Amino acid sequence: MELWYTERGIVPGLGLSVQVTKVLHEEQTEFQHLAIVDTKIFGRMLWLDNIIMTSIKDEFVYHEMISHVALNTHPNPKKVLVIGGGDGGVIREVIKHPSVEKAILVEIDRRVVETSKQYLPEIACGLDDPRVEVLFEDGIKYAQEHKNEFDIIITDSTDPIGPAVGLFEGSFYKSCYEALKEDGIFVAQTESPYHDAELIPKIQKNIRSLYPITKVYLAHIPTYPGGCWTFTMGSKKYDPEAVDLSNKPTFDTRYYNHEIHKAAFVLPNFVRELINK
Ligand code: AAT
Repeated sequence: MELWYTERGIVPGLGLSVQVTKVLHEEQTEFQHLAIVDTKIFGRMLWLDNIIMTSIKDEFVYHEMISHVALNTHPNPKKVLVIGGGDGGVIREVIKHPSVEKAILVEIDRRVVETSKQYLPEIACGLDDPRVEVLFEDGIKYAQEHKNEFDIIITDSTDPIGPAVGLFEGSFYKSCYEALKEDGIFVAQTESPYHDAELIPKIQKNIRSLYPITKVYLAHIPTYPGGCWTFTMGSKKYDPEAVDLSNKPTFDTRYYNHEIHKAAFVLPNFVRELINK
């Protein structure tokens, strides 16, 4: 008997199926349904509320692209806040930057961190680094309570349902703006340009109303619906397309490089139209 998991519902009318070879863990946490499964083509995966969060095969694309573009745009990022991202993938990339002195992860669901450490050590491996502090609380509240503190804020959130709804709202973006220092950079995962044509322009308007430099960039992620994914950046001072990358590190990245850093901002016409709506 073959076992298939299908992500469905987040994009009405679309299903994304993978063959599961083993269910390693399943539970209902305080916040969501959590599953860790081995799959035939994407390796081990983390699912939350029946939606794909990450897979061993393609996680590098998302985690590198949400982290290094902002960290290499800022001349000296020391203090970084990651909201969501309990699997640890963003933290793993952030602490590759030697300038980073402190990285704070604010994840609402303790079980995401605990199960990722147990079943996804390749992704969670940075979480025990001495520069990293892991807090279990709502990122919306945390952002509200901090002012003028961070060089970079990265929102690695679930889709805008359940506890993540507020992470896509204007009041949260304003809190992040205020939590950043005067030359800080904000970046968030902002869903699919094919399937979220209403959400992306709204996010764009919110970010543009706050930051002098607002940009969208793309990466391709086979396990997310549509395969093409947007990230939205708001920057108080530094332009990610104008930055001189010649002295910036690329580490052992598998997707990110200096050419991709610049090329990711080149948008197809339909995405340009979307963000200028
Ligand atoms: N690294 C890719 C994985 C994720 S998971 C996003 C995390 O955000 C989840 O662990 C979830 O518990 C956490 N989260 C949701 N809401 C909040 C909140 N209000 N405060 C703090 N953490 C929160 C991203 C996958 C993207 C999927 C795209 N389809």
